[in-house]
Amino acid sequence: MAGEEANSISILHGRSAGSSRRRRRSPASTTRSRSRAAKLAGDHYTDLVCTTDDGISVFRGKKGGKFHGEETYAAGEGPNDVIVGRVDKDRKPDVVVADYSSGRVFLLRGKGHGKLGDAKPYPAVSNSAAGVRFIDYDGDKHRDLAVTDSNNPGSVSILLGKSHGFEAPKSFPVDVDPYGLAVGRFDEDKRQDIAASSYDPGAISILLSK
Ligand SMILES: [Ca+2]
Ligand SMILES: [Ca+2]
Ligand SMILES: [Ca+2]
Repeated sequence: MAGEEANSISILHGRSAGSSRRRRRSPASTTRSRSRAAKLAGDHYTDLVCTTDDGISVFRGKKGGKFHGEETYAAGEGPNDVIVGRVDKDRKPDVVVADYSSGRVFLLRGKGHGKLGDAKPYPAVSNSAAGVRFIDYDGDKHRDLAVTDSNNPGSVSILLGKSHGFEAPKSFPVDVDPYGLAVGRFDEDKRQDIAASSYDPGAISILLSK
């Protein structure tokens, strides 16, 4: 769980009895709005990737539901979302950050053993990049990015993935203030589509791939 007020990571341990939990905290020092569980290090343990005030933190998992110390990476001026996945063919998971403050996305390529390279910025996709998800928008098997521009009027930007990284964004208008994103196949073709949810007026916009 990412706690904005407590500036901490709280781990709720599931137990076999089902209902009871133990709670532990790891040391932390920053605001965290999003966290993702993912296997970055290539071992048996699930790791945590969290946004910070100016980038991300990685907590590599270890035995017993514990974590190694925090490793921080700079990425933007106010990250709002983070995703983990393979954007290239090297089998090392990579990290993409949506930076709300600059409206850019940042790619941090995996270097193995849970380590990441420096954040590579991509051109501004919007004024305020609120959410980011992987999608294969054009069906070419390369992972693309869908990014919400949380403004009025708002848009969803698509950055097509290629072997070298991502191409320049293309923007598609959607309802006011899109924030969250979901990716799925909403019509009868085999291409992935996008649902963008809004704070105001509470609408959901569907963007079908073509
Ligand atoms: Ca990679
Ligand atoms: Ca693609
Ligand atoms: Ca579709």
